[in-house]
Amino acid sequence: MVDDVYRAGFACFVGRPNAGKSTLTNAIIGQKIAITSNKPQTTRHVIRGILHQENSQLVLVDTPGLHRPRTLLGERLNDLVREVWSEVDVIGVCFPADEPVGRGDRFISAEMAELKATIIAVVTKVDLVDPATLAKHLLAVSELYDFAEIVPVSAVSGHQVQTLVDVLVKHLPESPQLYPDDVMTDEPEQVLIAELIREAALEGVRDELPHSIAVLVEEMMVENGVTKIFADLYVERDSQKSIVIGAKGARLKDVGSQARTEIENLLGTRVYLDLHVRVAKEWQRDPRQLRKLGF
Ligand SMILES: Nc1nc2c(ncn2[C@@H]2O[C@H](COP(=O)(O)OP(=O)(O)OP(=O)(O)O)[C@@H](O)[C@H]2O)c(=O)[nH]1
Ligand SMILES: [Mg+2]
Repeated sequence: MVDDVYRAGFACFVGRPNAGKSTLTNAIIGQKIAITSNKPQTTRHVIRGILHQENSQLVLVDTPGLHRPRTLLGERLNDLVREVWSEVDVIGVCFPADEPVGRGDRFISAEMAELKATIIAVVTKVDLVDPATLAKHLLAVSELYDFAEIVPVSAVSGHQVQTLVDVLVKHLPESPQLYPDDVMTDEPEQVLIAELIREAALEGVRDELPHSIAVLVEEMMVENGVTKIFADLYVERDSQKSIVIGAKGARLKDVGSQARTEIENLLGTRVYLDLHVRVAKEWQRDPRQLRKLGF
């Protein structure tokens, strides 16, 4: 039977860091609204993407990976995630198919019991495993919690992405449209831009450095059709500053030009990017600096 009621509401993806939540969010929305990387704890904001279909509007909330916090920033991010849980209609708990179900997954699943939302399981990155491994994984996931549904997907190949959308929408309430037709995200432009710069800066850095990088857009103006952007890239120590800048500034230059291309795609204008590296000592543990950086 065709479901001819209009449904609109909120769904969120949760899961441990690196599970593929943001990549899946972008695949569903059809535009890059969340940055992604192979480093755990990439997402630091709650990002809303809106998918408009004929009979539905799905507001998809991408959240930071839930983890054992080691800094004040980590605690803030976990709090944010739990806040979102109480506000959404459907929660998709993400389990990467290429990693065994672990303690973090059990911990997150156990926390779902108290919530009013419909809880589904999403097995991500299925392109990385063979059918036998996937079958075993699906079984392990099904034993974790009484999920309303279990959907295997690949954001990279697109396999089952529409099926997942249909499942999420099915569990949304009947409701009038929540956002105007042409809105893809409610993230402010300056935040999206700062994130694209951070994504470029994450490329090729290792160990603790990815966590130490933060970006703030200080000023933006349009002059003769060129968007001029002045942004600060923060790290926590002088030694990190030299790494980010690189020999004769080569690394920073690469980061700048990669970010500029992405920002030009986003804005559809030419972009001039002025990027400064600054040290904010131990900002991840400092309430004042966290506030300044938007946390
Ligand atoms: N092969 C494959 N790789 C994927 C897929 N989805 C995500 N990845 C990769 O997995 C890594 C993590 O993806 P993200 O989307 O940043 O993961 P996340 O869950 O948002 O991570 P946090 O924001 O740190 O919690 C990236 O290197 C992605 O390219 C997929 O369907 N297939
Ligand atoms: Mg993410």
